[in-house]
Amino acid sequence: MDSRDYGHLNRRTFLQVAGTAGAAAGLASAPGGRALAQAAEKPNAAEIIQGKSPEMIVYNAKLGVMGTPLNMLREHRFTPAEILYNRTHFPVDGVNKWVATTAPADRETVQNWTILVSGLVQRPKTLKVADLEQMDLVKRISVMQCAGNGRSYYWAKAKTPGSGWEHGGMGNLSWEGVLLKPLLKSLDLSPSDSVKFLTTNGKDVPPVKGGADMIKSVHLAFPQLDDAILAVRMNGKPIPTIHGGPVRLIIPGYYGNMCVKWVTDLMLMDEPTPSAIMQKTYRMPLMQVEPGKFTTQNLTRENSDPTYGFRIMSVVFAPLRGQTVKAGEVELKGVAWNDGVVPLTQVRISLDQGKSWQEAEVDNSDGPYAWYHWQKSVKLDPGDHEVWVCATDAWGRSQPLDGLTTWNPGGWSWHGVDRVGFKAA
Ligand SMILES: Nc1nc2c(c(=O)[nH]1)N[C@H]1C(S)=C(S)[C@@H](COP(=O)(O)O)O[C@H]1N2
Ligand SMILES: [Mo]
Repeated sequence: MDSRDYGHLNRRTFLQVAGTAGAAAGLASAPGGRALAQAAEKPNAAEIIQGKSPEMIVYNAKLGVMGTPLNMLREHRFTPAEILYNRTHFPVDGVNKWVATTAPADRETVQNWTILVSGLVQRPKTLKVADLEQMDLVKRISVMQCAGNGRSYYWAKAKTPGSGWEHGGMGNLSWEGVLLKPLLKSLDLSPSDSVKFLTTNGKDVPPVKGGADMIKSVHLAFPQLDDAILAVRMNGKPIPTIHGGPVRLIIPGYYGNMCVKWVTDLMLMDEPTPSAIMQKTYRMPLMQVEPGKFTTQNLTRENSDPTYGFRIMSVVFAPLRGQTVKAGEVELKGVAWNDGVVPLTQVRISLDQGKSWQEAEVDNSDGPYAWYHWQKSVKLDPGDHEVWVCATDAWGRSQPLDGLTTWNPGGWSWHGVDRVGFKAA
């Protein structure tokens, strides 16, 4: 297999290996036995967030960060709440414990939930979620994806902080809510001419007083903002609490960190928030940078962009990495997506490490921001194989053959050509 294949152990494989080693050597006396025992005692996802599948890959039990195994992700057109990845920035116990469930908010919570709309406006207003629910709801089908999705593949070059996501930090969701821009207009806020940014805050709070809050700003001129909604429903039901219920900002085609959950404040501003989460983390340098020489501390507003729209991407769903399939006719399958501004035009696959490419069939997607499913039937001899997949859109944007060229100290926005090694027998 190509040494550049980015596959590596997932948590379950690790636990199996750890379990075997521990049992054979006797956990306490085994070298590294303590670490292995701790790994084996990690709570499963269902114990951390009520209603999650215990099969989820847990990256951080305290923060409830978990990803979806690809074999489960590929089973659904819309990713169900039980297996949708989760990312929260603060511990899901203590003050924020109320978020740790897939159940929707109860009636009382919904009745009492208000959003303050303020900033550089003459007339700040208060919105009630209960009123939003009665307004005209529009549907937006969009990929939800952490900007850290695929981060672990960068680690082939150099380790970065953050969870070691493979491709399970994403899902395809149907959201319903009230269109943001017309809503803001209808409130008659009388905003200042200098307003350029929308700053959104959620109800979750840092566990230590004065800690960096999860507060985000987005420039209102980006095309996806015309499709942004204050969402109250996910996959046809009230939004599960852990995923932002009762009300969440959904900017379709935008990385998850811009889609603030549990919205309490919308502020119309002339500048983005100075919060660290906006100015230091979740930013991509605009040039190629060397590990060690360039760190997140070197990121400035001038030399980097916030992680806003998705970079064009494709993923192989079948075969799975390391799987053995029957030789002969093999159906290669997967998904592709971009930031939704222009359509995807082509998905190509290669079975010879990029020397030659074949066009895959691409299905119509459920709208500009949703996954496009692709497939390609190929004849394969017994032996080791590797499939590469690469998507292109109408602006000619495509994926780097070597995703490591966009290595960055935050490990953000991986969008390299997916390379999946498997066996035919
Ligand atoms: N209020 C709030 N909103 C948030 C976050 C958070 O910690 N607090 N995390 C963000 C990040 S980084 C991501 S990737 C998505 C994750 O959404 P999900 O957990 O519903 O999949 O929520 C975003 N919105
Ligand atoms: Mo994220």
